[in-house]
Amino acid sequence: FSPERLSGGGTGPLYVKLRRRLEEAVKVGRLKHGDALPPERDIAEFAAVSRVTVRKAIDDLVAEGILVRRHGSGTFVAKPVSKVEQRLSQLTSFTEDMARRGMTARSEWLHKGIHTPSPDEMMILGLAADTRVSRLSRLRIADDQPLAIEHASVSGEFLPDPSVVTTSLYAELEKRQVRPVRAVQRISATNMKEADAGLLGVPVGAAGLSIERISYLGSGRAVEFTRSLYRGDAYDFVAELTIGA
Ligand code: 16G
Repeated sequence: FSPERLSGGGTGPLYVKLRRRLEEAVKVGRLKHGDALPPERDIAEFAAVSRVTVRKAIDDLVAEGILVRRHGSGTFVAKPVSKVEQRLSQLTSFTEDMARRGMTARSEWLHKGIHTPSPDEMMILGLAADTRVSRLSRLRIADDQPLAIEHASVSGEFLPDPSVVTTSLYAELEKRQVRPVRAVQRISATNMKEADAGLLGVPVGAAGLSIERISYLGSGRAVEFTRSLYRGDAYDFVAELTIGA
């Protein structure tokens, strides 16, 4: 993609013209979904405008969700996301959910470590102050599409070494015969803050679903306390309702 020189003709600020030019390039497929945008200085040179003008045009398109900035790797044309429909009545893992849809789940690790529990973790997981908790934070990706950010805390008793988890947390617990049989989940609406939006490739302020899950063993012991942030445009949660007795 190399925009031609922006002529002085027509009305309106230069950055608006450049923005329209870029939008048009995406619409007609000259810039394809997932393509990297050329560096700002090249666009400025081709279009014969200043870098400030280029930055403004790109900022607008990022805010609209047409382009996404990825820290350290540049600006890309956003991919349209395919929606995931998730049943709310089943206690399943992300890896299982995606496999069932024929998608490949993958994680980008943000943190993995063993810690002394925070007051919240002590209360929720029923831990004493001198115990340990494993914390696992990751970006959850399905078929190269980032869908959620997850921060899981697991009692150290059930997962003493978080580094063993490379793909599925639930599969790793299962290997240790730790089987959550019940979970309580809370879903609330939120708007994405800058850091999270950057990781998920959505504009700042985009709709998100904040989900907390506490899962329990048959004995009633809490195993996992997970806080996640799902892309609002990528998830539909579906529940079956039955009439009360
Ligand atoms: C799901 C769960 C999360 C659990 C994870 C395990 C929700 C909202 N959250 O993402 O609590 O830790 O699955 O997935 O559904 P894994 O076994 O693939 O690591």
